[in-house]
Amino acid sequence: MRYLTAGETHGPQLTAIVEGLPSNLPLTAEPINQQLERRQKGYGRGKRMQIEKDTAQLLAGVRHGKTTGAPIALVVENKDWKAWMTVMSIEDVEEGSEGKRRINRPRPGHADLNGGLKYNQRDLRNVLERSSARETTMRVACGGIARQLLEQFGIRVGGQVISLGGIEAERREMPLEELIRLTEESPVRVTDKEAEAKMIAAIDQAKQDGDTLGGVVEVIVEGCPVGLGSHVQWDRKLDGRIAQAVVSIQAFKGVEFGIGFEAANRRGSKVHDEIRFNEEDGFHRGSNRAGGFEGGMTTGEPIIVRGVMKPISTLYKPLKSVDIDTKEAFTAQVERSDTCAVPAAGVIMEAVVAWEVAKAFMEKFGGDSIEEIRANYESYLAQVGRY
Ligand code: EPS
Repeated sequence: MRYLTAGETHGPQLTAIVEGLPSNLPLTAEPINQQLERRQKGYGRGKRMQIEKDTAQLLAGVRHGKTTGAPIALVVENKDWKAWMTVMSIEDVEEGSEGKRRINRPRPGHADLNGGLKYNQRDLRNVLERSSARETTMRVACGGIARQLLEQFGIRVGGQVISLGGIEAERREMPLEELIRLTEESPVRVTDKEAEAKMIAAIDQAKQDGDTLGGVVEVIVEGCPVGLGSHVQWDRKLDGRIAQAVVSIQAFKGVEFGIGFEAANRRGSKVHDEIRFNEEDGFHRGSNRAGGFEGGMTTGEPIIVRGVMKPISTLYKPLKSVDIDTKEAFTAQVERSDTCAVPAAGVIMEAVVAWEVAKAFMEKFGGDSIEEIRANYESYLAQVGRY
Protein backbone atom coordinates (compact mmCIF):
# COMPACT_ATOMS: atom_id res chain seq x y z
CA MET A 1 0.00 0.00 0.00
CA ARG A 2 1.29 3.45 -0.81
CA TYR A 3 0.07 6.94 -1.50
CA LEU A 4 1.42 10.13 -2.95
CA THR A 5 0.00 13.59 -2.51
CA ALA A 6 0.28 16.73 -4.63
CA GLY A 7 -1.00 20.26 -4.20
CA GLU A 8 -0.12 23.69 -2.84
CA THR A 9 -1.84 25.36 0.11
CA HIS A 10 -3.29 28.12 -2.10
CA GLY A 11 -3.46 26.14 -5.32
CA PRO A 12 -6.73 24.92 -6.85
CA GLN A 13 -6.84 21.52 -5.15
CA LEU A 14 -5.07 18.78 -3.23
CA THR A 15 -4.71 15.40 -4.90
CA ALA A 16 -3.80 11.90 -3.76
CA ILE A 17 -3.32 8.57 -5.48
CA VAL A 18 -3.68 5.55 -3.24
CA GLU A 19 -2.51 2.17 -4.42
CA GLY A 20 -2.50 -1.37 -3.11
CA LEU A 21 -5.91 -1.63 -1.50
CA PRO A 22 -7.74 -4.92 -2.06
CA SER A 23 -10.91 -5.19 -4.12
CA ASN A 24 -14.39 -5.49 -2.60
CA LEU A 25 -13.64 -3.22 0.36
CA PRO A 26 -16.76 -1.12 1.07
CA LEU A 27 -15.51 2.44 0.65
CA THR A 28 -17.38 5.74 0.60
CA ALA A 29 -16.43 9.40 0.90
CA GLU A 30 -18.57 10.02 3.99
CA PRO A 31 -16.26 8.51 6.65
CA ILE A 32 -13.31 10.23 4.95
CA ASN A 33 -15.14 13.54 5.17
CA GLN A 34 -15.90 12.97 8.84
CA GLN A 35 -12.15 12.70 9.42
CA LEU A 36 -11.52 15.84 7.36
CA GLU A 37 -14.06 17.70 9.45
CA ARG A 38 -12.36 16.56 12.66
CA ARG A 39 -9.02 17.89 11.33
CA GLN A 40 -10.49 21.31 10.65
CA LYS A 41 -11.67 21.75 14.22
CA GLY A 42 -9.77 22.56 17.39
CA TYR A 43 -9.37 25.70 19.42
CA GLY A 44 -6.58 28.00 18.22
CA ARG A 45 -7.03 27.67 14.47
CA GLY A 46 -6.81 30.81 12.32
CA LYS A 47 -9.12 32.33 9.71
CA ARG A 48 -8.28 29.88 6.93
CA MET A 49 -10.35 27.12 8.48
CA GLN A 50 -13.42 29.32 8.27
CA ILE A 51 -12.89 29.60 4.52
CA GLU A 52 -12.40 25.89 3.83
CA LYS A 53 -14.95 23.10 4.12
CA ASP A 54 -12.82 20.11 3.23
CA THR A 55 -14.66 17.44 1.28
CA ALA A 56 -13.00 14.60 -0.57
CA GLN A 57 -14.16 13.46 -3.96
CA LEU A 58 -13.42 9.85 -4.84
CA LEU A 59 -12.65 9.86 -8.56
CA ALA A 60 -11.21 6.44 -9.36
CA GLY A 61 -10.85 2.91 -8.05
CA VAL A 62 -14.28 2.67 -6.44
CA ARG A 63 -17.49 1.45 -8.12
CA HIS A 64 -20.92 0.91 -6.59
CA GLY A 65 -19.54 1.55 -3.09
CA LYS A 66 -16.67 -0.95 -3.25
CA THR A 67 -13.02 -0.82 -4.28
CA THR A 68 -12.09 -2.59 -7.50
CA GLY A 69 -8.40 -3.07 -6.65
CA ALA A 70 -7.41 -0.26 -9.05
CA PRO A 71 -5.61 2.89 -7.80
CA ILE A 72 -7.87 5.28 -5.94
CA ALA A 73 -7.84 8.97 -6.86
CA LEU A 74 -8.91 11.56 -4.31
CA VAL A 75 -9.34 15.30 -4.65
CA VAL A 76 -10.05 18.07 -2.12
CA GLU A 77 -10.68 21.59 -3.41
CA ASN A 78 -9.06 24.65 -1.86
CA LYS A 79 -11.87 27.17 -1.58
CA ASP A 80 -9.32 29.89 -0.78
CA TRP A 81 -7.73 29.44 -4.23
CA LYS A 82 -10.14 31.98 -5.73
CA ALA A 83 -8.29 34.68 -3.76
CA TRP A 84 -4.91 33.45 -5.00
CA MET A 85 -5.51 32.75 -8.70
CA THR A 86 -2.96 35.26 -9.96
CA VAL A 87 -0.37 34.56 -7.29
CA MET A 88 -0.70 30.81 -7.90
CA SER A 89 -1.23 30.98 -11.67
CA ILE A 90 0.20 27.99 -13.54
CA GLU A 91 0.88 30.23 -16.57
CA ASP A 92 3.37 33.06 -16.22
CA VAL A 93 2.00 36.46 -15.16
CA GLU A 94 3.11 39.99 -16.01
CA GLU A 95 6.29 41.40 -14.45
CA GLY A 96 5.45 43.96 -11.79
CA SER A 97 1.94 42.52 -11.22
CA GLU A 98 0.63 41.41 -7.82
CA GLY A 99 1.28 37.81 -8.85
CA LYS A 100 5.02 38.48 -9.08
CA ARG A 101 5.37 39.84 -5.53
CA ARG A 102 8.06 37.72 -3.94
CA ILE A 103 8.57 36.42 -0.44
CA ASN A 104 12.16 37.19 0.40
CA ARG A 105 12.18 37.09 4.20
CA PRO A 106 12.42 33.47 5.39
CA ARG A 107 10.50 32.59 8.56
CA PRO A 108 12.63 30.89 11.23
CA GLY A 109 11.40 27.36 11.93
CA HIS A 110 9.85 26.88 8.49
CA ALA A 111 11.21 25.17 5.38
CA ASP A 112 11.57 28.61 3.71
CA LEU A 113 15.33 29.19 3.77
CA ASN A 114 16.56 25.61 3.38
CA GLY A 115 14.06 25.00 0.59
CA GLY A 116 14.98 28.26 -1.16
CA LEU A 117 18.68 27.43 -1.10
CA LYS A 118 18.17 23.80 -2.11
CA TYR A 119 15.72 24.41 -4.96
CA ASN A 120 17.36 27.69 -6.03
CA GLN A 121 14.15 29.65 -5.56
CA ARG A 122 14.29 33.39 -4.96
CA ASP A 123 10.56 33.59 -4.28
CA LEU A 124 10.14 31.61 -1.08
CA ARG A 125 6.45 31.14 -1.85
CA ASN A 126 7.63 28.29 -4.10
CA VAL A 127 8.74 26.52 -0.92
CA LEU A 128 6.11 27.52 1.62
CA GLU A 129 3.16 26.64 -0.60
CA ARG A 130 4.09 22.96 -0.51
CA SER A 131 5.64 22.75 2.96
CA SER A 132 2.42 24.13 4.49
CA ALA A 133 0.47 21.84 6.80
CA ARG A 134 -2.43 22.18 4.37
CA GLU A 135 -0.95 19.01 2.83
CA THR A 136 -2.02 17.06 5.90
CA THR A 137 -5.59 17.23 4.56
CA MET A 138 -4.64 14.46 2.13
CA ARG A 139 -2.87 12.42 4.79
CA VAL A 140 -6.07 12.49 6.81
CA ALA A 141 -8.09 11.53 3.72
CA CYS A 142 -5.75 8.57 3.02
CA GLY A 143 -5.88 7.63 6.70
CA GLY A 144 -9.68 7.70 6.35
CA ILE A 145 -9.35 4.99 3.71
CA ALA A 146 -6.97 2.95 5.90
CA ARG A 147 -9.47 3.17 8.76
CA GLN A 148 -12.19 1.66 6.58
CA LEU A 149 -9.93 -1.33 5.91
CA LEU A 150 -8.97 -1.70 9.58
CA GLU A 151 -12.59 -1.51 10.73
CA GLN A 152 -13.34 -4.64 8.69
CA PHE A 153 -11.08 -6.47 11.16
CA GLY A 154 -12.22 -4.73 14.33
CA ILE A 155 -9.15 -2.47 14.59
CA ARG A 156 -10.04 0.95 16.04
CA VAL A 157 -7.96 4.14 16.22
CA GLY A 158 -8.45 7.01 18.67
CA GLY A 159 -6.41 9.69 20.34
CA GLN A 160 -6.15 12.55 22.78
CA VAL A 161 -4.11 15.63 23.55
CA ILE A 162 -1.75 14.92 26.44
CA SER A 163 -0.33 18.39 26.92
CA LEU A 164 -0.64 21.80 25.28
CA GLY A 165 1.47 24.88 25.96
CA GLY A 166 2.98 23.12 28.99
CA ILE A 167 -0.40 22.30 30.54
CA GLU A 168 -0.83 18.58 31.13
CA ALA A 169 -4.20 16.86 30.92
CA GLU A 170 -4.98 14.24 33.54
CA ARG A 171 -5.40 10.84 31.90
CA ARG A 172 -8.03 8.49 33.20
CA GLU A 173 -8.33 4.82 32.30
CA MET A 174 -11.38 4.36 30.09
CA PRO A 175 -12.52 2.27 27.13
CA LEU A 176 -11.41 3.62 23.75
CA GLU A 177 -15.00 4.32 22.68
CA GLU A 178 -15.51 6.52 25.75
CA LEU A 179 -12.23 8.33 25.10
CA ILE A 180 -13.26 9.01 21.50
CA ARG A 181 -16.68 10.30 22.59
CA LEU A 182 -15.27 12.66 25.24
CA THR A 183 -12.39 14.03 23.15
CA GLU A 184 -14.78 14.70 20.24
CA GLU A 185 -16.73 17.01 22.55
CA SER A 186 -13.63 18.92 23.66
CA PRO A 187 -12.27 21.87 21.62
CA VAL A 188 -8.75 20.85 22.66
CA ARG A 189 -9.37 17.07 22.49
CA VAL A 190 -8.89 16.26 26.19
CA THR A 191 -11.11 14.44 28.70
CA ASP A 192 -9.94 16.60 31.63
CA LYS A 193 -12.26 19.66 31.87
CA GLU A 194 -9.98 21.59 34.21
CA ALA A 195 -7.01 21.25 31.87
CA GLU A 196 -9.28 22.09 28.95
CA ALA A 197 -10.14 25.49 30.44
CA LYS A 198 -6.47 26.21 31.18
CA MET A 199 -5.41 25.22 27.66
CA ILE A 200 -8.03 27.48 26.08
CA ALA A 201 -6.88 30.38 28.26
CA ALA A 202 -3.25 29.70 27.31
CA ILE A 203 -4.15 29.75 23.58
CA ASP A 204 -6.02 33.06 24.04
CA GLN A 205 -3.02 34.54 25.82
CA ALA A 206 -0.56 33.31 23.19
CA LYS A 207 -2.75 34.79 20.46
CA GLN A 208 -2.82 38.11 22.24
CA ASP A 209 0.97 38.00 22.54
CA GLY A 210 1.41 37.19 18.83
CA ASP A 211 2.92 33.84 19.81
CA THR A 212 2.15 30.14 19.24
CA LEU A 213 1.87 26.91 21.29
CA GLY A 214 2.87 23.28 20.82
CA GLY A 215 2.07 20.11 22.70
CA VAL A 216 1.99 16.33 22.89
CA VAL A 217 -0.66 14.10 21.30
CA GLU A 218 -1.31 10.41 21.86
CA VAL A 219 -2.74 7.84 19.48
CA ILE A 220 -4.16 4.48 20.56
CA VAL A 221 -4.83 1.53 18.25
CA GLU A 222 -6.89 -1.33 19.63
CA GLY A 223 -7.61 -4.72 18.12
CA CYS A 224 -4.30 -5.39 16.31
CA PRO A 225 -3.37 -9.05 16.15
CA VAL A 226 0.04 -10.12 17.46
CA GLY A 227 2.80 -10.05 14.83
CA LEU A 228 2.27 -7.01 12.59
CA GLY A 229 5.73 -5.78 11.53
CA SER A 230 8.85 -7.93 11.81
CA HIS A 231 12.06 -8.21 13.80
CA VAL A 232 14.04 -9.63 10.85
CA GLN A 233 14.92 -6.42 9.00
CA TRP A 234 15.28 -2.80 10.16
CA ASP A 235 12.78 -1.35 7.75
CA ARG A 236 10.11 -3.92 8.57
CA LYS A 237 9.86 -2.94 12.25
CA LEU A 238 6.41 -1.41 12.54
CA ASP A 239 7.23 0.85 15.49
CA GLY A 240 10.10 2.28 13.42
CA ARG A 241 7.79 2.93 10.48
CA ILE A 242 5.19 4.58 12.70
CA ALA A 243 7.93 6.78 14.20
CA GLN A 244 8.95 7.92 10.71
CA ALA A 245 5.35 8.63 9.75
CA VAL A 246 4.75 10.65 12.92
CA VAL A 247 7.92 12.74 12.69
CA SER A 248 7.13 13.47 9.03
CA ILE A 249 4.03 15.44 10.08
CA GLN A 250 4.70 19.17 9.76
CA ALA A 251 6.09 20.60 13.06
CA PHE A 252 6.51 17.18 14.77
CA LYS A 253 9.84 16.79 16.55
CA GLY A 254 9.64 13.62 18.60
CA VAL A 255 7.90 10.31 19.17
CA GLU A 256 7.64 7.72 21.96
CA PHE A 257 5.85 4.41 22.57
CA GLY A 258 4.30 3.29 25.84
CA ILE A 259 6.26 4.73 28.75
CA GLY A 260 8.70 6.07 26.13
CA PHE A 261 11.46 8.37 27.41
CA GLU A 262 10.52 7.52 30.99
CA ALA A 263 12.07 4.05 30.40
CA ALA A 264 15.50 5.70 30.64
CA ASN A 265 14.88 6.48 34.33
CA ARG A 266 13.51 3.11 35.46
CA ARG A 267 15.04 -0.25 36.21
CA GLY A 268 14.31 -3.05 33.75
CA SER A 269 11.96 -4.73 36.21
CA LYS A 270 9.75 -1.62 36.05
CA VAL A 271 9.88 -1.35 32.28
CA HIS A 272 9.10 -4.76 30.75
CA ASP A 273 5.67 -6.36 30.64
CA GLU A 274 5.35 -9.82 32.20
CA ILE A 275 3.93 -12.57 30.03
CA ARG A 276 0.78 -14.39 31.18
CA PHE A 277 -1.42 -17.13 29.79
CA ASN A 278 -4.97 -18.32 30.36
CA GLU A 279 -7.36 -20.37 28.20
CA GLU A 280 -9.70 -17.45 27.54
CA ASP A 281 -7.20 -14.76 26.51
CA GLY A 282 -4.24 -16.92 25.41
CA PHE A 283 -0.89 -15.15 25.82
CA HIS A 284 -1.25 -11.64 27.21
CA ARG A 285 0.46 -9.06 29.45
CA GLY A 286 -0.35 -7.67 32.85
CA SER A 287 0.77 -4.20 31.73
CA ASN A 288 1.49 -2.39 28.47
CA ARG A 289 4.50 -0.24 29.23
CA ALA A 290 5.95 -1.22 25.84
CA GLY A 291 3.06 0.54 24.09
CA GLY A 292 2.13 -2.50 22.02
CA PHE A 293 5.52 -3.37 20.50
CA GLU A 294 8.33 -5.81 21.14
CA GLY A 295 10.96 -6.57 18.48
CA GLY A 296 9.25 -4.20 16.05
CA MET A 297 6.14 -6.43 16.11
CA THR A 298 2.75 -5.86 17.68
CA THR A 299 2.24 -7.77 20.92
CA GLY A 300 -1.56 -7.79 20.63
CA GLU A 301 -1.82 -5.15 23.36
CA PRO A 302 -3.00 -1.67 22.27
CA ILE A 303 -0.49 0.46 20.35
CA ILE A 304 0.17 3.62 22.35
CA VAL A 305 2.25 6.24 20.59
CA ARG A 306 2.83 9.89 21.38
CA GLY A 307 4.11 12.69 19.16
CA VAL A 308 5.58 16.06 20.10
CA MET A 309 4.52 19.08 18.07
CA LYS A 310 6.58 22.26 18.27
CA PRO A 311 4.75 25.60 18.35
CA ILE A 312 3.84 26.79 14.83
CA SER A 313 6.72 28.75 13.33
CA THR A 314 4.69 31.63 11.88
CA LEU A 315 4.55 34.26 14.60
CA TYR A 316 2.53 37.46 14.47
CA LYS A 317 5.37 38.98 16.47
CA PRO A 318 8.03 37.57 14.17
CA LEU A 319 11.58 36.52 15.05
CA LYS A 320 14.64 38.02 13.41
CA SER A 321 15.63 36.84 9.98
CA VAL A 322 17.77 37.91 7.03
CA ASP A 323 16.46 39.29 3.73
CA ILE A 324 17.68 36.95 0.98
CA ASP A 325 18.18 39.89 -1.44
CA THR A 326 19.91 42.52 0.68
CA LYS A 327 21.33 40.08 3.29
CA GLU A 328 20.22 42.58 5.92
CA ALA A 329 18.55 41.66 9.19
CA PHE A 330 14.76 41.98 9.18
CA THR A 331 11.91 40.68 11.18
CA ALA A 332 10.52 37.70 9.28
CA GLN A 333 7.54 38.08 6.98
CA VAL A 334 4.18 37.30 8.55
CA GLU A 335 1.87 34.84 6.77
CA ARG A 336 -1.64 34.25 8.09
CA SER A 337 -1.50 31.25 10.39
CA ASP A 338 -2.88 29.44 13.46
CA THR A 339 -1.99 30.09 17.11
CA CYS A 340 -2.19 26.42 17.99
CA ALA A 341 -2.91 23.36 15.86
CA VAL A 342 -2.19 20.66 18.44
CA PRO A 343 -5.81 19.31 18.55
CA ALA A 344 -5.85 19.06 14.73
CA ALA A 345 -2.40 17.47 14.79
CA GLY A 346 -3.84 14.67 16.91
CA VAL A 347 -6.29 13.85 14.12
CA ILE A 348 -3.44 13.90 11.58
CA MET A 349 -1.36 11.61 13.76
CA GLU A 350 -4.27 9.16 14.05
CA ALA A 351 -4.42 9.12 10.25
CA VAL A 352 -0.72 8.43 9.63
CA VAL A 353 -0.64 5.74 12.33
CA ALA A 354 -3.79 4.12 10.87
CA TRP A 355 -2.10 4.11 7.46
CA GLU A 356 1.07 2.38 8.73
CA VAL A 357 -0.93 -0.24 10.64
CA ALA A 358 -3.14 -0.92 7.60
CA LYS A 359 -0.06 -1.22 5.40
CA ALA A 360 1.56 -3.72 7.80
CA PHE A 361 -1.76 -5.58 7.98
CA MET A 362 -1.82 -5.87 4.17
CA GLU A 363 1.80 -7.07 4.11
CA LYS A 364 0.99 -9.79 6.61
CA PHE A 365 -2.34 -10.97 5.23
CA GLY A 366 -1.79 -10.03 1.58
CA GLY A 367 -4.42 -10.89 -0.95
CA ASP A 368 -6.05 -9.01 -3.80
CA SER A 369 -9.60 -9.13 -2.48
CA ILE A 370 -11.03 -8.54 0.98
CA GLU A 371 -12.28 -12.16 0.98
CA GLU A 372 -8.75 -13.49 0.41
CA ILE A 373 -7.38 -11.28 3.21
CA ARG A 374 -10.11 -12.42 5.57
CA ALA A 375 -9.33 -16.09 4.91
CA ASN A 376 -5.60 -15.46 5.55
CA TYR A 377 -6.38 -13.49 8.70
CA GLU A 378 -8.65 -16.14 10.16
CA SER A 379 -6.24 -18.95 9.39
CA TYR A 380 -3.45 -17.00 11.15
CA LEU A 381 -5.62 -16.35 14.22
CA ALA A 382 -6.37 -20.09 14.36
CA GLN A 383 -2.64 -20.86 14.14
CA VAL A 384 -1.87 -18.42 16.96
CA GLY A 385 -4.71 -19.97 18.98
CA ARG A 386 -3.22 -23.47 18.61
CA TYR A 387 0.31 -22.36 19.56
C1 EPS B 1 -0.28 26.93 7.34
C2 EPS B 1 -0.78 28.24 7.32
C3 EPS B 1 -2.23 28.52 7.41
C4 EPS B 1 -2.94 27.36 8.05
C5 EPS B 1 -2.56 26.15 7.22
C6 EPS B 1 -1.16 25.78 7.48
O1 EPS B 1 -2.81 28.64 6.12
P1 EPS B 1 -2.99 30.06 5.42
O2 EPS B 1 -1.59 30.48 5.07
O3 EPS B 1 -3.81 29.83 4.18
O4 EPS B 1 -3.67 30.93 6.42
O5 EPS B 1 -4.31 27.57 8.14
O6 EPS B 1 -3.37 25.08 7.51
C7 EPS B 1 -4.31 24.74 6.60
C8 EPS B 1 -4.61 25.46 5.52
C9 EPS B 1 -4.96 23.48 6.90
O7 EPS B 1 -5.80 23.03 6.10
O8 EPS B 1 -4.62 22.90 7.95
C10 EPS B 1 1.15 26.67 7.19
O9 EPS B 1 1.90 27.58 6.85
O10 EPS B 1 1.58 25.52 7.40
